[in-house]
Amino acid sequence: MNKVLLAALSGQRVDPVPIWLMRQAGRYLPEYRALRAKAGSFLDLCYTPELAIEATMQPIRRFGFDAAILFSDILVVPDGLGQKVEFREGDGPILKGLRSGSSVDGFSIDRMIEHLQPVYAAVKGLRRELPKETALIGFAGAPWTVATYMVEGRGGSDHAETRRFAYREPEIFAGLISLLIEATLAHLSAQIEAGVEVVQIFDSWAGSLPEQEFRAYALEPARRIVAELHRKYPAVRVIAFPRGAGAMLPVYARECAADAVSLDSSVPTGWAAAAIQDRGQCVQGNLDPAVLVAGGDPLFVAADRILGAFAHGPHVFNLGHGILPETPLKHVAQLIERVREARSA
Ligand code: 1CP
Repeated sequence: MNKVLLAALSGQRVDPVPIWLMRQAGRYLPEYRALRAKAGSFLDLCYTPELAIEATMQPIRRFGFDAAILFSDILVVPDGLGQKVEFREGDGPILKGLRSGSSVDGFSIDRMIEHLQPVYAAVKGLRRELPKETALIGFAGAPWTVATYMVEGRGGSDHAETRRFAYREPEIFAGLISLLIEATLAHLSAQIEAGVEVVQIFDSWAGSLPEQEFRAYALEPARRIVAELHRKYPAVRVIAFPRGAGAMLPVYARECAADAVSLDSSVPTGWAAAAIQDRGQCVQGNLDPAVLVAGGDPLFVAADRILGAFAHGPHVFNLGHGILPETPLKHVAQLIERVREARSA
């Protein structure tokens, strides 16, 4: 296998450790800001294959990461299903939130796949353009995380409205989660058929769920999505990112059975090495995005600690969450150099 990311995700210890960064395309890059200004709206950027290809390629050209992640967004799924999404400057995404008693009957997965054809066209173009050693990652939001935006109508941090909805109208909410499992599978399958080799499932808001709801709305949907992808596409590798899962992480890793688990920065590395990596499952992460902004000794110390903790098994170096827009380019270059120069024992 000549792509180091695929080797690590297949359970091999790879030296030097493969590296890519969540949200590596985006606002910290001056060339992205210029492209974004030219595109007009954020969704125009996502739905114009040449522009999405260019945004995906920018961090690869500048830094030579081991993987490219398709430039798109988790909210193209509700947008395609028929719940229109708008991105307002400075405000983040705005949707017309689902109200109590709303039905999901009007949403159509066929219409979504039709609407998202430009996304799949971008994947095809990327496979032609990427260097042969660079893996291509596709992605989707996990059902729970996408549901929080569909219910609240915007970004937020505690998702109380979505949890209230789930407690008060469990049947309607379960219907929404089922629809999102199917929509996620259809969207990831279409990306795979267009040429992505790896998919990441972002459950960015898994941390707002109590145990039983975590099992029902985060773990069980992930388990179903991973099982079906493995059945249909045995060569494709799946990374799951249950951000904030805390003490539920080992159960999640074992039961959802993704090829790799992406760890947020709060996860103790020694604990994750023992609970997840020692069982042969790859771990990804988990540098604090803020230390990459700070730079200097704290950055090198933190990166070395992570490399040391995960040196004995399969590991993909990454951040614990997306790169921050204020991150200096120089620090990104220094981090990559540090990871590539590290020699594990
Ligand atoms: O104005 C702009 O340029 C928009 C900023 C932006 C960007 C660059 C948004 C809006 N989305 C993206 C791209 C994006 N989003 C990628 C591209 C590939 C890459 O990683 O380089 C990916 C993987 C995402 C995934 C995404 N979108 C997540 C999951 C990962 C995470 O960070 O937790 C989430 C929660 C979103 C929703 C979203 N889209 C955009 C914003 C500002 C948000 C967050 C809204 C909130 O605060 O809740």
